[in-house]
Amino acid sequence: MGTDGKLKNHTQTWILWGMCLTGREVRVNATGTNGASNTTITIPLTVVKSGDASEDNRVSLYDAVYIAWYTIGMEGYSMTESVGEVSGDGELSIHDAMYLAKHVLAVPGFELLH
Ligand SMILES: [Ca+2]
Repeated sequence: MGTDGKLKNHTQTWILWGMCLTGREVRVNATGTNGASNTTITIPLTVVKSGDASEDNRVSLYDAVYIAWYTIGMEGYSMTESVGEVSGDGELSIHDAMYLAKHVLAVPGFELLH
């Protein structure tokens, strides 16, 4: 896996790229316009299936309920919002819980998890 990007600080532009080492972390190489380079930075990597709000590596009706509980602010339910935003409208809401439930139940028109 690779990724590229640019990061600016006060004095120069840094070119960033990363390489997945273990499946659990990405090592980042930051090279500045002055040629200075830093390869000592690693970033933890977590890969989660779209819709797997509970992060148990399965997408089920429980995840739809989990998203609903999270969106109403029920205590004890935390999640990465981009994982639960499955409808593709860019905003996590109860609509995503309903969309995911229809996906799990194989309702036509809900095949794709965004
Ligand atoms: Ca799950």
